[in-house]
Amino acid sequence: MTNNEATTAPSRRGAFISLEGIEGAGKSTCVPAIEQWVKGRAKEVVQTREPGGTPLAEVIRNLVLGIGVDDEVEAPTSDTETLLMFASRAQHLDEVVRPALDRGAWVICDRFTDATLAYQGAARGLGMQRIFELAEWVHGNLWPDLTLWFDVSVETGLARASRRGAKDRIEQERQDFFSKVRAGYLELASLYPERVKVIDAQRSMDDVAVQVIQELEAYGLRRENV
Ligand code: Z5A
Repeated sequence: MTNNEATTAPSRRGAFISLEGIEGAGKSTCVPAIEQWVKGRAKEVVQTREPGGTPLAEVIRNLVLGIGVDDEVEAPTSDTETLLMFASRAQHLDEVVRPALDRGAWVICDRFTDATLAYQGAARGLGMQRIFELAEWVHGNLWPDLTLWFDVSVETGLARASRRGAKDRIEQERQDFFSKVRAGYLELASLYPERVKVIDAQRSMDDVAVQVIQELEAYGLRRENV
């Protein structure tokens, strides 16, 4: 299996932090706290997301999530869905992520390739190896330096998400789909414990924020010592 621990010396470029989790895990809720912590340490912070993050990648996002797409247009197959995620990612990496890291910025990215591994690789059944092959093509050894996986039970995640309005195409999947997504993330956390840190997102928002900051502090120390 591909080694997806970051290999570029972090001190020579900015930091790449990704946020992951099933629907309703609480990633977006924590972004302001993360941004505030990073702002105290970095000369520039770039907050972005996938799929999306550039005008073209946002168009691809809408296409793959079925937002603003006519009802008579068929849903993408699993392969098409996967390739659209990577098409969005390729654009986002070239236009936003790599230039930002080269400038020394810290990039906070709401989802990255771990989401493709969990959603398309594990839950859609394409298999992790296929996703690693595409990842190798699109971003080689550029992986996040730190990934915060907001782990929450499927029941809790879906209950939280249901408080919001209309659901996109992937959000409409059934409970067993999200159980497979969560199992995929669990596998990634056990494969890459140095990079993927598990946040107990079942707890209160305040407790979650405390653990997130602890992980950021620990990452900051590791980075200083490289
Ligand atoms: N996707 C994919 O399939 N393959 C890929 O490669 C990529 C993505 C990159 C879009 O992602 C979809 O694309 C996503 C995966 C797929 N589909 N799904 N599912 P997105 O990031 O735009 O959508 P999302 O991840 O589903 O966002 P989300 O549901 O908003 O999740 P969240 O950001 O983790 O949740 P939140 O908005 O912070 O919180 C949800 C609610 O819970 C909100 O009302 C909060 O106030 C509340 N909340 C948050 N934390 C707590 C705590 N601790 N206690 C109580 N209530 C809380």
